Amino acid sequence: MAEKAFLPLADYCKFPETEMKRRASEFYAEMRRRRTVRNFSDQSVDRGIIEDCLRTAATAPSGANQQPWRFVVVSDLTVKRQIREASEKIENEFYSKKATEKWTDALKHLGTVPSKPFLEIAPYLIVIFSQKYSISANGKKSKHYYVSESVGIATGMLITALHHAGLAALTYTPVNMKFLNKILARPSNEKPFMILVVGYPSETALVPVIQKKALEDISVFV
Ligand code: IYR
Repeated sequence: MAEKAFLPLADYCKFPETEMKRRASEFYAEMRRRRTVRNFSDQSVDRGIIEDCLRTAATAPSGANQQPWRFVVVSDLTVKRQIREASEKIENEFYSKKATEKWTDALKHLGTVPSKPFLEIAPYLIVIFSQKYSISANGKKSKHYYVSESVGIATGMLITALHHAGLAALTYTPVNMKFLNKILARPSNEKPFMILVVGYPSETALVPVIQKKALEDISVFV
């Protein structure tokens, strides 16, 4: 366990209230432009941009600061093809057998289908793994706390950073993702959390007509 040590909160910035209001509303305006995209361009993306977005994700808070995440950045076409092939096998089964009628009904407005060309076309697949426990050099396991909360927060920050940088992303989760450990040679303490498909949208990208819930419907002030 690390020793207890504290420093003054030197990096905190307190803004005047007018500036805070402007910052909050400008950030909202930027974030409400974000859309999940399923039509990607094959245009390459500078690796440094992805690296900085990952650094942003890694600033996320986590249970006991255990940072129980691993981001596997896939750009190799052969590996992307393997992921596409394994995913489509699962999706074919999902759409033809596994999914309940309620589930496919809930998805209808998105127009999703078992074919997933974006897994091959997009320049990056960021495969996010959560670590339920760590394994030290001598093989000792130590449990991580609040793993899904922590990895969910880091993933949200990654999506925000990618959007802020000018990239599009898709949160993609086939119902069974165990194949990702095999393809990406990840150890057994790492569980696939999500595939984040990242790149530029294609010039002809279409997005479904959807609404976000109003503030009154998502919040209660007590
Ligand atoms: N994994 C499938 C189905 C799917 C499920 C949900 I929940 C979505 O928000 C979108 C799709 C697919 O990607 O087609």
